[in-house]
Amino acid sequence: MTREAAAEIFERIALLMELKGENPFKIRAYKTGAEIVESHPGDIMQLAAENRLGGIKGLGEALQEKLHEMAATGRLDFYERLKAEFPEKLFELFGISGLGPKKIAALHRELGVGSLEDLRRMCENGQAAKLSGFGAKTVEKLLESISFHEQHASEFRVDQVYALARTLVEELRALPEVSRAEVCGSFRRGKETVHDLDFLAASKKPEEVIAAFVNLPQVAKVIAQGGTKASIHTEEGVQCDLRVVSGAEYPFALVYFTGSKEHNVVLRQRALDRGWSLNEYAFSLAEGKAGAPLPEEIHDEADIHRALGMDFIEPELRENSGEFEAAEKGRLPELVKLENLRGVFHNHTTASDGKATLREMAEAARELGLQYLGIADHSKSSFQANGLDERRLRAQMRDIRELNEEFEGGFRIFTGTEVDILKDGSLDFSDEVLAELDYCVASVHNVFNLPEAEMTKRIIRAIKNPHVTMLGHLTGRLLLQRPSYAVNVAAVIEAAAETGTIIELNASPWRLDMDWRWWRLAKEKGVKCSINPDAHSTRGLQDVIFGIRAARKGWLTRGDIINCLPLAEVEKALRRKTEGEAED
Ligand code: DGT
Ligand code: CA
Ligand code: CA
Ligand code: ZN
Repeated sequence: MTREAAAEIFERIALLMELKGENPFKIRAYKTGAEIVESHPGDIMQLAAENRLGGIKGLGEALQEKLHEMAATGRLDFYERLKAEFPEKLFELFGISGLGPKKIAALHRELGVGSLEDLRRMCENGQAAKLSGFGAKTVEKLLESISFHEQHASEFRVDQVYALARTLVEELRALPEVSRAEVCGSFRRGKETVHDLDFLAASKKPEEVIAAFVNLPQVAKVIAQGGTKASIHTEEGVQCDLRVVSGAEYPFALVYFTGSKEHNVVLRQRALDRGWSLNEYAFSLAEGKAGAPLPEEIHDEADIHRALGMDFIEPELRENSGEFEAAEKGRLPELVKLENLRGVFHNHTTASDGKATLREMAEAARELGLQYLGIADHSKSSFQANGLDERRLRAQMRDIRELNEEFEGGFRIFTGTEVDILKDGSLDFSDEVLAELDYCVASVHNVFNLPEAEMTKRIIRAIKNPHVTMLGHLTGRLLLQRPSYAVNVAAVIEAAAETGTIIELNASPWRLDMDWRWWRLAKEKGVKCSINPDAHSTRGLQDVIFGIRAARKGWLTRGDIINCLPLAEVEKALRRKTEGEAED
């Protein structure tokens, strides 16, 4: 069992116990347990398997035993029994924003609501509005939330399938009959959410590969099985398709199954223009067309692109949005890579709502090979996240200064804040306080329901402040859970360009905000990007990998990204805005 699955089970236990109205301390213990399992820096499942969880702070004996059982058996009897007391589809309700355990408990108890469908019915027939704590407005919001949810019902965030995709492809590659294998589809194209995972393998013995695939431990259910293809579902309900082809067909199949469909249509047309037809297996002479002789020696995708008169097009760019023209003219960007990152801004510590201390965060960043770490804990208006007031912020600045002296120039922590953008666009700290920091991220964390013009004005007012170095999670969306608030993104980009404000690419897989679709415009206007993990634990720092995927999908190069700059240069880039202002 993965740590994510184990943490999820602890979280679900906490939710079910809350529904049963159990002791809040016990509930708290499971919530904390879930956080510990998720953020523990070592291989906690390995420790659990070996029954060596003793030293981990905050993990009591009861939870240690449960974790041991999950690691050893892949299930938890206590959870199975608890779950059996409730309707199977009850968990659908927990994904609805605006619906906490208390409301779910009331709906379940009073109206027998046990699924999303039940909830919709009770909202529509007026029953839900009669419950205490529910009004017409709550119900209206719930209905909006339900329909958003239903629109995205069959999608997964990339972090939900990331480990699975990696593991399955490694397992395929490890089969002796398989020469090459890859994850294709939207996952390979770096999409922020996917419907399913598409695997491709090259082999001379497809039946054996298929047989091995459907017997992998992750397979919960076989949906379809044939001589060269199979579809399975995992325990979490992720569909995985596998196609097996010959080595000669592999490059063609890789192009085809990577997609996108829109990209493939144009690619096939380009082949037709040369008198060739292109499918998932080969080039062949198009019927009734006198064309050039068929290209030979196709060993990889780049050979196919070259045969069609283009440079190699990276998978992330295959959306039919200008990649063909650029590839033809040799003008494709050299996309940023994980190794290009030199540091990370926008990270939280235990001072606000993070799980790791300042020192632990710094050490983890150094371990990752980074040269600098930007701290940006919440500001005082974010009281639910234990935001810092001026006094605590200044104390943190002193702590950072002391730590930096220990590092003796080899590594640096930048002082910062994630300052709340208040309803009118003013900031939660005075200019005087902000001026003492190395940098400042400004974000919207409340009052999401403003009309578009007002929200846009609010954000633009904030970024006009010379002390705001960067704008945090521009649209506030939570993928598959909460849509963006109403905001004119193009106008914000324009204002960021005018004021020299950096825009964050929040790398949390829940956010990936600003969305990849906007980065080409931003780049064109000269706006710089910062790939910010928004880490709330040491493990959270590794979310940069999701930010890199999104940045690549947005055509960004290392030159567009401020935290690809080495330590010696990044400081100047952070000061650009205030110093530019002073010169004027
Ligand atoms: P999704 O919805 O997240 O699974 O997105 P994809 O792109 O992974 O879509 P999927 O799984 O339906 O198909 C994988 C790839 O296979 C797709 O990107 C392109 C290729 N493909 C599938 N069906 C067709 C088709 O009808 N026409 C073309 N040209 N390509 C297809
Ligand atoms: Ca797919
Ligand atoms: Ca598929
Ligand atoms: Zn934030």
